[in-house]
Amino acid sequence: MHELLKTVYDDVINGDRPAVEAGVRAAMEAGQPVGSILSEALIGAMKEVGERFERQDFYVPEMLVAARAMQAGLTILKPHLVQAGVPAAGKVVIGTVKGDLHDIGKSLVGMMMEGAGFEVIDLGTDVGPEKFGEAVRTHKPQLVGLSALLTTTMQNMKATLEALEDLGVRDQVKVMVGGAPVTDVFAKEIGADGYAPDASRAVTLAKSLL
Ligand code: B1M
Repeated sequence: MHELLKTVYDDVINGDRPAVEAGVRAAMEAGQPVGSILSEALIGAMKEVGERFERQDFYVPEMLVAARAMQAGLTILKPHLVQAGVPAAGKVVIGTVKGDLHDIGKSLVGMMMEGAGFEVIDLGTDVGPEKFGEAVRTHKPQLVGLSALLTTTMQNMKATLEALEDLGVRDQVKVMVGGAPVTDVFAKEIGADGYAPDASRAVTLAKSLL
């Protein structure tokens, strides 16, 4: 990994938000590709944070400050990930399901989809099934994207699909799912239209579903 990316990687792990912001800017100015800053430095560091949490070297507060530092870096990268002026490829309502506060992966998927020309309506985190249903009625998207990071909350993806059925809007949208514990098999089991393991494949999937 390039030295500048390694610095950002370490600063995310240490939760040093100002240093991450400065480091991302320095890496961009030095001509490091935006994709490498994102995948090697920012996403790579969050992976390490998760591993440390599993080993109990890190606890929730460390995980939280690291996430905030990463988000600050993402905010700087966003305009470069999202190319302006691309005609809307379709409309997507996206959110993290009920009970789940994990934000970063879902936001990244939203950003990449914006970059690919989708109009993205981000409902945020802890989004209940009914709220997804209402958003489909209000915004009339072609796609709904559900994100879950916890094995406990991924069950709420099924509840969301059921709510869309109950509200009579399920056949108006394609539903795609993703997040660390989610698999292709699970997506099929709950009757989703597709699963993507990461943000760039989420864009490919979204295009293929339309
Ligand atoms: Co949480 N957490 N967390 N956490 N956290 C995990 C998920 C965990 C795996 C950590 C671990 O044990 N190793 C574990 C879950 C275990 C399990 O369920 N099996 C866990 C836990 C246990 C918890 C708490 C319960 C901890 C506690 O309180 N005791 C708690 C739950 C709170 C809640 O949600 N109700 C909790 C809290 C938190 C923080 C608030 C501290 C913080 C989140 C801050 C925030 O998001 N604003 C946090 C963090 C940061 C993590 C880890 C370290 C990193 C998550 C992340 O941002 N990754 C995480 C460990 C890990 O995942 N390795 C962990 C980076 C991000 C880019 O990746 O989100 O996977 P990811 O998104 C990817 C893909 O999954 C995919 O594309 C993205 C980009 O490539 N993707 C989609 C995601 N959504 C998609 C949707 C799609 C398609 C693709 O289509 C629509």
